[in-house]
Amino acid sequence: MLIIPLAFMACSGVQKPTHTLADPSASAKTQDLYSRVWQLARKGVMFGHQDDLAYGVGWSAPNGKSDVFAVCADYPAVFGWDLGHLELGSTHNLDSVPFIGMAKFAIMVDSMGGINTFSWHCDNPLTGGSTWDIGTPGVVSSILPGGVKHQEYNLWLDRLADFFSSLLDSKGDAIPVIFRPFHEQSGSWFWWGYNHCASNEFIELWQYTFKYLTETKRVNNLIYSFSTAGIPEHSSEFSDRYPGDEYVDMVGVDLYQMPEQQNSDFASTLARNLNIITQFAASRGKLPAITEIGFEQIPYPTWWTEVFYPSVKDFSISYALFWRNAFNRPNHYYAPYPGQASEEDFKAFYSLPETLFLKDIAK
Ligand code: BMA
Repeated sequence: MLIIPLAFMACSGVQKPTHTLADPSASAKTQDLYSRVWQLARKGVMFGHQDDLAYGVGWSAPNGKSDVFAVCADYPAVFGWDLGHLELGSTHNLDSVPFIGMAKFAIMVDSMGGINTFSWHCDNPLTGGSTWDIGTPGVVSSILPGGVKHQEYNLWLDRLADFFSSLLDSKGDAIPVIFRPFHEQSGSWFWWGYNHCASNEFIELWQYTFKYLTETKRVNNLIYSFSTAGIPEHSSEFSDRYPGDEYVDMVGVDLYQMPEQQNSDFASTLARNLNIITQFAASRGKLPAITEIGFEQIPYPTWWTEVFYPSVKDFSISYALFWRNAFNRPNHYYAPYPGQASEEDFKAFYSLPETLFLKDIAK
């Protein structure tokens, strides 16, 4: 791990955070979590897993079950969730997770000392199609102020605000969570993607969303994460849609190993991406993360210690969120489960002092 500057400095005997959140009204608990994540990034990389408690390979509707726990007797440090379809008023998200259960899990994670991050695969507000419906131009402009779907977008944000505000700890304080909307904006597979809106429209959408949640709805328990898709070779540019330092707390990249991709190629691609992301984050005073990652089915038994870990170990990255272990989509999994080919290697990966799981951070 490279050493990054201290997250705290002494000032008249009082510990003051040097990294303040973009939301000027962020709650004390949210600021505390942000400072804590900065500190943890100096110790190692936190392991994260999407929908870890909600389902896994061959099971769903659990009782504290987890594929990761079944392998290493510890939970991830970071838990990913997705809000897709909350905007519609649905009871379940696009991957069949009930929102009531998701809220309970998130509160439980917080009480155990873990960290929650939320993405949002929201439907297409103009066509009513899915998040991947990219056939119709002008979707982003339709929800900005003056657009035909603007009021509907406000309703969507009202529903998100209600959900975030319902995440209360035992004292009645809203638990802080990482919010990662409009992810992979540099790709063009979502309606907010690169070829479907201009940079200024994307930035306006982000800033509008930030202001509506923080100011209009007074949702002040969010840490805002801006995440790009994998950065193409020969390009050091990923930031033309960066919404601005006043609107962002974390910057990250989503990167997957493709089925036909050699380990060595993925390892060098990951290291190149992390070099760009960590340098950009450092120049802005933001916290870097691997906001999504994985190799579907983890076909190489020693992938964890021989491919993933060597590629990240020299970077000060706060966390790496591995994607979901689907219960209803065969072979769609990114973390091991008992009997999976990489199980033993994952245990070795777990034992490395610089890989952080729940027990490591819940002190
Ligand atoms: C994708 C896949 C889909 C899922 C979506 C949102 O990468 O896992 O099956 O619906 O993420 O979670």
